Amino acid sequence: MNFKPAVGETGGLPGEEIAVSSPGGRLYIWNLDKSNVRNFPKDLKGYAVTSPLLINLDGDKEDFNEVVVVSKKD
Ligand SMILES: [Ca+2]
Ligand SMILES: [Ca+2]
Repeated sequence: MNFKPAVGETGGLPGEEIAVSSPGGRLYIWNLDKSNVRNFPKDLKGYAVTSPLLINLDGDKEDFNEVVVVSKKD
């Protein structure tokens, strides 16, 4: 499976963040300076089956995106 990075504003530091899911079951989000976003990477409790999607699910006025990724456990 080919995992693609997602780029978007998730809050935190100024500038966009980069989100990547790994088949090993981790979700990474990096700031533009390559540091980890606070509380990441996260263990997905399974293996990722999709690339991350950045979308403003809660419609906050800052337009910060939430991160959606699907993982699966055998
Ligand atoms: Ca940011
Ligand atoms: Ca939001």
